[in-house]
Amino acid sequence: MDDCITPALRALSIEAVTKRGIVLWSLPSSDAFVFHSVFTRDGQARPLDADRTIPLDEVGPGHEQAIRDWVAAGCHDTFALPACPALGTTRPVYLRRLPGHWPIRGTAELDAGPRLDFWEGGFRRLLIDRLTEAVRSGKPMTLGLVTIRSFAFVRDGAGHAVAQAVMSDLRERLIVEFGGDIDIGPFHSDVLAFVTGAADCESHPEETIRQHLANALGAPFEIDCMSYRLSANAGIAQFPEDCASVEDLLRAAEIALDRAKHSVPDAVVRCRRTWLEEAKGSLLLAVDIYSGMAENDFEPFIQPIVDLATGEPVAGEVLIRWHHPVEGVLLPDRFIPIAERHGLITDLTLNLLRQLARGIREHGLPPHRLSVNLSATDLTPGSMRRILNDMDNEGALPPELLTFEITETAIATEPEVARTLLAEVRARGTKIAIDDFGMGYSSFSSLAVMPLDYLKIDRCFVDGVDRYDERRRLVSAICAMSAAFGLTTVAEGVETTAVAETLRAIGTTGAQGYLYAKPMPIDRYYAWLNDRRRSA
Ligand code: G
Ligand code: G
Ligand code: MN
Repeated sequence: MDDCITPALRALSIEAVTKRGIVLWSLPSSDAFVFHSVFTRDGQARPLDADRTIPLDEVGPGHEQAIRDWVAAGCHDTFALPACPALGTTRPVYLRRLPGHWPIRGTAELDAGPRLDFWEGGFRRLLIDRLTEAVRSGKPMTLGLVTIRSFAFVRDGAGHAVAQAVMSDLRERLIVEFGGDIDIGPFHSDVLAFVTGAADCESHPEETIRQHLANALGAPFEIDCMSYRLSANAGIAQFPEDCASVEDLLRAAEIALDRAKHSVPDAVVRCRRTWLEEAKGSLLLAVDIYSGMAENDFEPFIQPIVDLATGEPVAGEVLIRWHHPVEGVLLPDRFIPIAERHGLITDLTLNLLRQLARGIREHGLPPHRLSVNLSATDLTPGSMRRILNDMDNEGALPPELLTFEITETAIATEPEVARTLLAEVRARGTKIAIDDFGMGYSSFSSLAVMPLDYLKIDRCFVDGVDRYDERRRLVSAICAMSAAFGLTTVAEGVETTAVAETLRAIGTTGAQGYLYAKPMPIDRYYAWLNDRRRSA
């Protein structure tokens, strides 16, 4: 996807995330902005306005001085540019200098500056130079990032000097392991970066590197009369196979390192081609979540929950849908994890509750409770305070109209905090249900002490409950246990009458699933309720 950007152009780039995608600009002189291309959602780089040059004084009042100041200060890593019609941005954007490129001042000027010590950032520049050179000459290579798993443990217990000595030792061991074919040095305080030729490990570089790493860590690190046995992880990316530019290689290796850290000790992960695109895609979605909330693009759908004994609807579950301006309707699985990762989930919960209140004002009060899904983050003191405060506002939903569905995992992290918060929620008249019961870290002790009303039995146990004896026994046991704690149960994902009949015989209280209805917009949900009432 770098194809339509020449290396020279790329070397001048500044990127910014905007509503249209990730835009590349450059500032070839301190007098003009050039608009180059935009990485659109389909991952393609497209020229934008044919490299339109915009003189700085046309960018807008106030902007010109801001940009000149930024340039004069040597272009810090990021720079917030206010919304600017000439550049096609309707909101402030953050410009980001691509690491390793100093287009404005020129390298000569930089080299004249103070030389940084190797362990204090100097190596990063050497690394970038080495990578840039290899990319320019088209020479295959592997970029790797290595971290010690218990680095923080050593640093906190023995101090920075010892931790740095460990990194320094590891560096020397790896130079030996690689037989000298390696440039290696500090990248972050706990990460070493290396560049090595790709020739001898082309097909499975991760296996070769894993072996070198295991050898290097085979002996303990002896520092200040202490002996440390340590393990490490590495993330790698290959040029030209995995990525075509310095910036992409660095990002790819970081992504791979992050995955490796969440894997087993000594794991080495190589970046897959799709990961960079995915990372870019989720960043764009995260940015879009903000504007989506402002533009009311999130809509609450409702799916009925019926009483298994009578077949009557007794509640509804609110399931969020996103009318994305480009991608169409998105389901929560696509964006809830992203909203969680970017700290946007409580904003989204508040937005959903407000949309729901608005829908209900428009269409009238529902005949029964509606349950709203909360994320683990919503169940922390700060977030729950925001949610409860919002519910005190004029026009908010009455708390006794709601149930909150939370997962076992959300409770398990800090059970005591969760218990206090749930008790407060419940005292206001809102009910509490455990969602996806049986799929998280189930703690039976929490069932006894948490203020709860019902459990929702996960779809994977419900599906086939009429055909598989072990599922039937499992669901029976969950229902019996719930009853013992005074809780009722709702089965999720009921698709056939045979399943519903089995559940009824077992003693499950309620059911939800396509057998009754799919999630629907509020007006259709009310119409569905009316139709049933009329035909009854
Ligand atoms: O409809 P379905 O694809 O709608 O929902 C998938 C998952 O997304 C479910 O597990 C549900 O709990 C979750 N989910 C749906 N809506 C919301 C919401 O508003 N907030 C949170 N946190 N999760 C939701
Ligand atoms: O929050 P929770 O995981 O309970 O969300 C319910 C999820 O299950 C939503 O994604 C909803 O669209 C989906 N769903 C609801 N009923 C059925 C069903 O009968 N079958 C299947 N496969 N999915 C269902
Ligand atoms: Mn749910």
